[in-house]
Amino acid sequence: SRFQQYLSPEKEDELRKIANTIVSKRRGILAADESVATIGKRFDTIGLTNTEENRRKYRELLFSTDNSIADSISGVILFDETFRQSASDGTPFVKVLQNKGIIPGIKVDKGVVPLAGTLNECTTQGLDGLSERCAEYKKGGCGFAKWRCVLKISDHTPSYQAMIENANVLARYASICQQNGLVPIVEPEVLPDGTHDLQTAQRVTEEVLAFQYKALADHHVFLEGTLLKPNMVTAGQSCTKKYTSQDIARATVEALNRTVPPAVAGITFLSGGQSEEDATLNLNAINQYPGRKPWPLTFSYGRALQASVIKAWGGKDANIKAAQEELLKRARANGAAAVGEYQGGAAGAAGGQSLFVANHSY
Ligand code: 5MM
Repeated sequence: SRFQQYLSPEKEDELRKIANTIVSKRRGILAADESVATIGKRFDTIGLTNTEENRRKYRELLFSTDNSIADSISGVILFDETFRQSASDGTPFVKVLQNKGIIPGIKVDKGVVPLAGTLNECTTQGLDGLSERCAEYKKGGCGFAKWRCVLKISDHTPSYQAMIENANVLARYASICQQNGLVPIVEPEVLPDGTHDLQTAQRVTEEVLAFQYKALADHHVFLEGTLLKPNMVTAGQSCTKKYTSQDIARATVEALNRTVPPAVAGITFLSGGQSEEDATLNLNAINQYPGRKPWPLTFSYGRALQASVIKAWGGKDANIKAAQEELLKRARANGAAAVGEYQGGAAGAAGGQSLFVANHSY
């Protein structure tokens, strides 16, 4: 038949199980996959030099947080360097996470690059040798992968060219991951830069996701074994009109309902430069929104889980415990928001502070 079975039923079951575990009740993802340059920018804020040992120490701080962290964190996304590092007692980080009941994941893209022929738009590279790398990560204990693409809102973007290219490269990545037993997190991020209103952000997000699910269908990707990591639908960073969490929730759930098949295992939002507290309140409002929601809606936050942690740590050993407390606090707050039960008031050292980074496309 021309309708091939692209994955064995056993492989499909394995992918489905991993994906469902990641989005199981009250749990979400810690995105700790900052590349060397990006973590350097975070360290700059506390005046810490960006050495391999400091990166290792910081990741050890995160991963050696009390075991109860696993009540709220189901998966951690690693950068390749971190995947190969160990805690100071010699235990590989992958093992440290597994021992806690947390699934290690891995960023497999090789970064955002300019897309020639567009007005300053981008694509993401890293397909060469991807299958071999995925096989190594799977063997080394990873259960899922992440690849991030970025799309920009302006008067003339995102263009057809950028939407079709980014959707297709994410679909190719997803297909290669699944062949190697890794659940692909598909991340087509519509950046928050701009003066546009909420309605514009919603229309663009809907268009981008429509391109995305057409491409995943074209590549025969097994949707039950995938996760989507989208932006929440928020107005542009420089929009003068202000919106409530309820406005954001309605726009976000409407956009997802119109474009994401119910077969998809779950939605794990990025925080996109929102303050820690806003990212939690908006996730909570999304889960409280009374409309139809056929998938679990949870978090996969980088900045919104780590800003207070880095601030409390300040690069000093004496502050490690206090920093881990901040991580626990944020993780628990977001775990509650993932079931619409966040009561507010968990703001940490960086609670209300905007984490916006202009043109976050590195
Ligand atoms: C952790 O940040 C990731 C950054 O990766 P690069 O170093 O390659 O830029 C990023 O992909 C992140 O996982 C998502 O954007 C979500 O992070 P935020 O901070 O938006 O929640």
